[in-house]
Amino acid sequence: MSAEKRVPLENYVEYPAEEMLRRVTEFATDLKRRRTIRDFDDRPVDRGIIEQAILAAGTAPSGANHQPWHFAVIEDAAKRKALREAAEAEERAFYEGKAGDEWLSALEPLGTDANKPFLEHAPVIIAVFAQKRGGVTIEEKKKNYYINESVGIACGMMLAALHQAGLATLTHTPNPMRFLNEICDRPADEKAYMLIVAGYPAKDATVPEHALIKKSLTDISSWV
Ligand code: IYR
Repeated sequence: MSAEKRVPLENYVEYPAEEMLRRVTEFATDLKRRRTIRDFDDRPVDRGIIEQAILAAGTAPSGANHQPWHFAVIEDAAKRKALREAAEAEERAFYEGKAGDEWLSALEPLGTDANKPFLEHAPVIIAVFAQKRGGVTIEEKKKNYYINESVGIACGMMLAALHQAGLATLTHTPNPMRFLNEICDRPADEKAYMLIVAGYPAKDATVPEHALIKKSLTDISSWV
């Protein structure tokens, strides 16, 4: 085992308290504009923007700093078609009964159904994989820890980064997602965790009113 080696903290910036409040309020206000959309324009997005969003996600904290994630950007038209077909087949089973009544009625205000045209036509599809084994370098195959927590944080940071860039997003979790390993050529010890769809909203894009309801500060927090 290599011994612990420490270096000085660099790049930390302390702001005066009022400036902190201004910055965090601005950030919260801007994040509040984020909407999940399902109607994407087919205009392409520069690869550099997506690469920076991936780098942002890759700064997430992770168990033992093993960074147990892989981001596969699915570009190929045939792969996109296969993805849509596999996901829609699973969604049809879900909407036709597998979900159960309680789940289906929770989804009613969103108006979702088994059709997922965006999987084929949105400009950016990122399949996020969680790695069971890895390490601080790509060669290592040690056990990973807190995989779901780590990859979940990375996905949140990616959504914030894409929003910051000015792109609209959608998180999609077809279940099960085994077919994604084959489409993305990922090994069996990786598990598809989430699809992140990104792009420009279609001109006539709408969002469900239901999605605008946000709980208040007192609803979601307590000081104990
Ligand atoms: N995966 C399905 C169903 C779905 C489930 C939840 I929970 C949502 O918040 C939205 C959709 C679909 O994508 O249609």
